[in-house]
Amino acid sequence: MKMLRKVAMVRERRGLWGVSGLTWVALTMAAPAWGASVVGTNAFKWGNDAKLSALQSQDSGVVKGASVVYTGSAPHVVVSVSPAEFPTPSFEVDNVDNPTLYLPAGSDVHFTFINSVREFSHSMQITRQGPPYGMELKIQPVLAGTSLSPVPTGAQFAYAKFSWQPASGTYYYLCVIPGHAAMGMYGKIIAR
Ligand SMILES: [Cu+2]
Repeated sequence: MKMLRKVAMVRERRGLWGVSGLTWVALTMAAPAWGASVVGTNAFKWGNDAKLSALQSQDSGVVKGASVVYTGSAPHVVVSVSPAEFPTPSFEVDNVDNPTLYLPAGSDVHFTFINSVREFSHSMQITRQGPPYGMELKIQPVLAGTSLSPVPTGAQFAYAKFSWQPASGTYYYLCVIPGHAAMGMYGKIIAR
C-alpha cells in the first residue's frame, strides 16, 4: 500500500515540477554545503537498522489527518527521511509525509532526525521562511536543525538530535540539499 502511494506521489510531483530523476540525482550528487548551517549540538551518530523502528517509536505525537499534534512541556518529534522516496525526497513523521507539526509554544521540543536512505545525505532545518523554495536555498536565519547527514551505507542509519523552544507562530522545516525543498522536501510547523 505504502509503496503504491509513494509511486503515485512521485508521478504527481514529477508532473508538477517537471524535474527528471536524472536531474535529481545530479543535484543530489553535487550537494555543496551552502545554507547548511550547524545550529546547536547536533553531531550525527550511527544506528543499526534493527534499531530503527525503536527510535521512530519514541515520537510522542498523535496523527490527525495530514498533521501530527504534540502536547506537554517536552514533546519528542522523530522525523525520518522517507525510505521509498526516489526520485523525490520527503520527510516522514509517524508514517505521514511532510506533516504539519503542531507544537506547544514555549515547550522544550526534542527532535530526532533520521536518515536511513542509502547513498544520500539530507538535513532538517527550521526557519520562518516559507515556500516557494528555489533550487538554491538561502535560508536566513536558521532557527534550529541539523547539519548535512553522513551518507548511510550497509545496515546503518544516521541520526542527530537537537532541541528548540518555539515561540508561537508559523515555521517551516526543510532539507537544504539543492533541489530537495524545491521538489517538496518541506513541511509546516505551527506553534500555539
Ligand atoms: Cu534532502
